[in-house]
Amino acid sequence: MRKQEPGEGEASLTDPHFRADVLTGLAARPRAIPARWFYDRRGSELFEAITRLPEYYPTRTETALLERICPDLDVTAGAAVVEFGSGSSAKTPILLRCIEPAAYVPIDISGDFLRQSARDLAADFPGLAVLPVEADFLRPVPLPEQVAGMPKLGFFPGSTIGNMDAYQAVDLLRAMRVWLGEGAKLLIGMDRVKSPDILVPAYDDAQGVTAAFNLNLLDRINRELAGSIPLDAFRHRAIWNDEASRIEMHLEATSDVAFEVEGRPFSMTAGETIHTENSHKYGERGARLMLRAGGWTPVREWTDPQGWFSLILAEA
Ligand code: AVJ
Repeated sequence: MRKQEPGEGEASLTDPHFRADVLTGLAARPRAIPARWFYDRRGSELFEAITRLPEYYPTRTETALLERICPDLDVTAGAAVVEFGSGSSAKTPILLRCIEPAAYVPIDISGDFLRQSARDLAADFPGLAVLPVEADFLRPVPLPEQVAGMPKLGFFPGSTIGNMDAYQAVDLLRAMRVWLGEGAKLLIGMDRVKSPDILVPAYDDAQGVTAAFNLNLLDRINRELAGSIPLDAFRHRAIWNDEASRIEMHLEATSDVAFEVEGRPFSMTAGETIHTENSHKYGERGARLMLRAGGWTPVREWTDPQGWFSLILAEA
């Protein structure tokens, strides 16, 4: 049976995990919905727009860094590059050009977006086996048979790991180690701790693109879970939590508000929030410690001249 694409046909199928996370998250105190649900088609497009914002430094900093250090990555010929959460694959061509792997396995939760970027990539790299896998990379994924005997390079750019709490991040790193196998390498991007004067605008831009990205989650709930949430009763908030070393995104009720989701009633008073994302920022030692806890030995590390973002190469 073929899975229905988002935006295809009249109504999209309700993802039972999305439903459970939203209903549980809205009933919890504090209210919180996992950040991975941002990425429906519209959310993926908005995130793409975020990466081009003047205030959002991570993407352009990491891209320039990858260009610079890619020749230093000595990966065996005939390798398979396995990319986790490759919504856009914007950095991927840089890596593929210098590694020249035999296969590329992009893993992403947003199926149609994934297939579109996989097609574009396959056209640009004619000799390369592009083998997309639609999955939530937090749950175990069997890799395509074709890559079984190949040396593996895991690629986890964008500081996506920053969305996770330390224990979840360690679980994910351990899962990656199991999937990629003994002797595999991992190239991971991690955003560094820096001044809140840089961090906060990166998550609360002047054009309001990040606000639209955050609010799209409510729109998605209304569309996919028969919600009646009034979007104009919420506003985007980005906060630096120094204690936890993270940017937090919230949706704050601007007035008392009552709504339904899947027939269940919810209410919030003005000023209450739904916590929608954590984006952890790492110090040098913390980053390495987390990798080791996840079963990976850091072997090299690179950073941009300002020390804003780091790429770490680790070995299983
Ligand atoms: C895709 C998780 C790396 O945390 O910077 C960007 C997501 N959220 N702006 C990040 C995001 C708001 C992004 N990651």
